[in-house]
Amino acid sequence: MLRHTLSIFPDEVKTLLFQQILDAIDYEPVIGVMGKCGGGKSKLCNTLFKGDICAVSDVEACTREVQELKIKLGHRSLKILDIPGVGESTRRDEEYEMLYRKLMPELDLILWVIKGDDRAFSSDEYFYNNVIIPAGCKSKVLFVLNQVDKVEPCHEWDRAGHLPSPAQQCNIEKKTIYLAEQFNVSERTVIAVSASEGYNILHLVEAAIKTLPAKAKSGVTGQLKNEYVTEEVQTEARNGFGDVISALIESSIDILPIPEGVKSVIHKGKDFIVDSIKSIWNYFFL
Ligand SMILES: Nc1nc2c(ncn2[C@@H]2O[C@H](COP(=O)(O)OP(=O)(O)O)[C@@H](O)[C@H]2O)c(=O)[nH]1
Ligand SMILES: [Mg+2]
Repeated sequence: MLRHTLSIFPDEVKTLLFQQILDAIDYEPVIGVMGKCGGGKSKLCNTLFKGDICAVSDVEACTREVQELKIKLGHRSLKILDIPGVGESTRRDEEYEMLYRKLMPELDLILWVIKGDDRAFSSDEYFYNNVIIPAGCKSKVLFVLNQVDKVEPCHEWDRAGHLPSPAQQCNIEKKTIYLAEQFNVSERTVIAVSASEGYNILHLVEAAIKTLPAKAKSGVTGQLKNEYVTEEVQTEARNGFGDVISALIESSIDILPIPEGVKSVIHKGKDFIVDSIKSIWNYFFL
């Protein structure tokens, strides 16, 4: 199908583009899940993605090392770096600072998991200001205010409807605003969820797909549990993939030593090709 779509291109361009498009389809997104032990990083991953991939553990059994996890579906995969221990002790943080600095550029998205009933963010803030910001990764971060089912008055949580009570909702909003102020970010980058209750996860997914770079949106979408792959999520991912293909075609035009006449033919064919490939997006990613 793909070869056929590219058949209007001269052979030279076709071979190069075909391989580049296959590489774009196979791109392995990398998501960093950061935060203190017990925040619910593992639980969150299991809630978002198909299959149980992370061992959910009690605080005492927390891992101390960065764990690399792979989720595989068919021939595509997603890499998750479970990054524990952010802000747990100054000595440890110094030790990890260098490692984290090196890791940051690799990540397509950072989910920073903070417990809903946590009150001490100073070490998280230190990390955010001294590692994330200098690494130029501010735009990759979504703060996940997890375990909001435990926000006071926690006995009011609607277990049947998996929803906060109005009083809890009010406190969750206050927490969200407070966190946004502490980290000096927009309130839109703080998403209140309950991973174990499945509360507001779709909102997080939509924000995550929007935040991801175009090259990573589709690969992540393909690994999500079906209930989160809404039309809106698919459209965002499909359009992102279209942008990637469009850029590949543009650059192949620039790079190849071909006559101007051929270049203008490719330019004319570009939108058609991009639309054709987007129309078979489901076949590649879902
Ligand atoms: N009540 C509640 N408990 C949660 C939630 N998310 C995680 N947990 C629990 O918190 C504990 C730590 O979770 P885990 O995912 O292992 O945290 P991690 O150390 O950050 O990976 C486990 O007992 C989870 O079941 C949540 O949204 N609500
Ligand atoms: Mg864990």
